Amino acid sequence: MHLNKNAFALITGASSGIGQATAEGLAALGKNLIIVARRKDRLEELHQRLEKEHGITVKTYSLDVSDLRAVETFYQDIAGLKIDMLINNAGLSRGKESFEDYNFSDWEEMIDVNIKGFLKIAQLAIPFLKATKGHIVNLSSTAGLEAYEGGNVYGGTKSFVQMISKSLRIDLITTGIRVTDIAPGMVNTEFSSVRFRGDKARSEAVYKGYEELSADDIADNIVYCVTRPPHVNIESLVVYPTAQASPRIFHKK
Ligand code: 8X3
Repeated sequence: MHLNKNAFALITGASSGIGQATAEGLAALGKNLIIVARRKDRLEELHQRLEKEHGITVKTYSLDVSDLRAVETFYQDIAGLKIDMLINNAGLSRGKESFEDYNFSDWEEMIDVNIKGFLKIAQLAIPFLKATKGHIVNLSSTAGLEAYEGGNVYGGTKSFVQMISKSLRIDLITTGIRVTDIAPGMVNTEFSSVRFRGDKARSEAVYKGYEELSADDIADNIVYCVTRPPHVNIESLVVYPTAQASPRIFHKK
């Protein structure tokens, strides 16, 4: 297992779900962390707990990645820190309507976070990662590989993430920076309650009748990718629950 304990892993969307589980997984290996999310209280709780449990250094930063000026300020504030991993995880889905019925502002919110925020976070991380020959892990989705009803723009933003992962592999080829794209299928996180704006029945139904993935399952894959030797780059992983064969095909009991 290869891991530099003197450098930080920067994780966006770290206050819950896959981001938090990845923070926990890396902390358990002794990795120092910069955890970023909008919800300050949850970050603070995680910060205290991980430092105490694992004796690592954790820095927290409350940030909405779609606020591009705030992202610039964030990177200015952390200038000088040694960072060798970016887990570019912040992202969301809003709504699941047919194209013609979609609320345009829901599309804009997804584009602002999943595309513009994602790009800004990635671009400004590169000077840090060049200095350490670091690793970028982008979180896309199986929704970026195949279309489904109402997935339209969400799926488009995730195809975008996959294309940028491939482009980064090409544009950064001389730098030693690795780039990995992780495309999860159904993972039980706050994803569905955010998508359905707190509609409990609708969001719980998404994970009923089969064994879905947990955030820990995906974090386990991320930790695997970032602890390979420096000459090994896992370009992409597509990870489904066993009972899901594609975004639309499930074996439910
Ligand atoms: C989450 C999986 O199929 O709900 O990205 O879009 S899906």
